[in-house]
Amino acid sequence: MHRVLSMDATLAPRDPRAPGQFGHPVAVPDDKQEEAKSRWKEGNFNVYLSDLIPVDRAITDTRPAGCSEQQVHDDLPSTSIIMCFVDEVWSTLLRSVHSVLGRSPPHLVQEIILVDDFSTKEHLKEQLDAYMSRFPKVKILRLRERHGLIRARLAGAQVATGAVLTFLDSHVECNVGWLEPLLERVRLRRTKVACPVIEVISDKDMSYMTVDNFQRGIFTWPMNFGWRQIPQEVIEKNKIKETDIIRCPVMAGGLFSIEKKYFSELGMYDPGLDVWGGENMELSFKVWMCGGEIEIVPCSRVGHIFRNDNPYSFPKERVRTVERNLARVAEVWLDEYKELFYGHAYHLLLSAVDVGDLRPQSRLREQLRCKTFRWYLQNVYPDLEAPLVKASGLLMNVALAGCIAVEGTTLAFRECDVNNPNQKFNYTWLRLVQHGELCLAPAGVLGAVGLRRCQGRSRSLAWLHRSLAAAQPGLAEHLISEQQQQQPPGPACLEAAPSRRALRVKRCDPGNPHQKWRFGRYHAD
Ligand code: UD2
Ligand code: MN
Repeated sequence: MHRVLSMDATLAPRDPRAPGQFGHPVAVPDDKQEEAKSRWKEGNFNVYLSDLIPVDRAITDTRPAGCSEQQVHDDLPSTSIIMCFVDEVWSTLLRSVHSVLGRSPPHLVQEIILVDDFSTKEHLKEQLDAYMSRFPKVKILRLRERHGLIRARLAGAQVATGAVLTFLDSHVECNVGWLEPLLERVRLRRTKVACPVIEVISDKDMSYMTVDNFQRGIFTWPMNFGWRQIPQEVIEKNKIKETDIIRCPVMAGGLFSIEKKYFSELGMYDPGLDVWGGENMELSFKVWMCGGEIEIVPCSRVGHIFRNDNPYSFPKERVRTVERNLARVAEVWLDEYKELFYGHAYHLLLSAVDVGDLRPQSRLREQLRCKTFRWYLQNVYPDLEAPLVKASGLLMNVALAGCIAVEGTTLAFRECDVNNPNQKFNYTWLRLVQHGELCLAPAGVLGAVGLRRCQGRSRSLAWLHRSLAAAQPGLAEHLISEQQQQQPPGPACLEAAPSRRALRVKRCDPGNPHQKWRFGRYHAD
């Protein structure tokens, strides 16, 4: 083994006074404000400043203490670096490549594959070929049509010859000693997927900024990626050190090393995912559920320009593309938990978004004998709140303190009895009031209510309650039918008739306690 190499080469002696040197912030001179402003759109960051900064600038070594003394194996696998880009800014693309060449042990870099995802900008054609021709390791793969990030990465992986694939965005700066710790993890176990800490290159002043330690990649419903700090008491209790590996429920997506053969065994990315977004969820679930691990390696650090908006156009609208991808991931990987996804993105359920053919992915999941999403939640991401239903138990009327009961296939209103299974209902994420296969629903005539076979995508079976009903003043405790009402017009609510104790839907009335209902237990708001 040897101590991790801290190389930081430049082609020429560094000019310490160059703008942005050492990762310092740069200010736009007064007389250049207009120009800087007009060029922002080229990349949705300060392109003017980026062009002033040397392509091989130094940045501060932000690794936690102890990283530079760590030992790594002498026989680390070599890696292909795959960087996809579409219409990337010249100076940031070059800085990305230079940071790899200058701060990676050459024998570990098999090649750098730049995948041009059908860019339209002139500088990314012959000018780029000419510039890169001096670096024998840099290969440029030109796609003949727009593949989108996901399929562009697959195209890069296809031609890669290294034992490991390392994916990077095209506006990054790899920091000192970034590569060996990643490869060390993969060498330790081939099913480890290693991610660097992603630091921040400011979109405004191009300074290189470190980030808080102990961050995990997580998601919240409906599958929004985010960072979450490990709580201080957990750090103390487990004596977690700054240099310790952090296991992550999900990866950010852009920067990671994965063994090539393992990636291919996993079916790489689902090729049915379009353009951009959600592929990080797909790969993360797949890795964890099919025997691997996602890790953040604190001693590996890479800066990335985070931007407010994508600087390139989407073949289809961005939001729709991402949502469709996420729905596809939910359908393949989430099992019964996909109701939580749709419950938090209800419009997707209603629009019945076309996710394409899922069979190849389901088959893959079977072949790999992957574990269930329930297993993933219990073992990888136990702190995610994921109750399978929003509420459950008795469904009690506030005014009469009586409960709804299922008797055969009909409904009755009875004395509440917690031991009677026929009085148990679930209020589901799909907004159904459900007892087994049967769902509470307006029966269509004269405000009657009955039971129908549940069907998650049917709005006529759905009821709004609590947080969902809160938009309508005074109706939070009501059960508002989502069925389109003919008679009477306006929202209709479930009501237990005071006299005959019958159930019906009537025009919603905030003050009427016969329209207020309470489930035995609420699991989510
Ligand atoms: C994050 C990830 C990114 C990717 C993305 C989608 C990080 C730092 N970034 O958003 O890698 O996982 O989430 O889920 O984790 N590109 C193409 N073709 C396209 C679109 C993009 O080649 O059609 C390139 C683009 O030039 C860039 C990379 O793909 O180099 C990622 O795109 P981004 O930088 O717009 O994504 P980002 O960082 O907002
Ligand atoms: Mn990016």
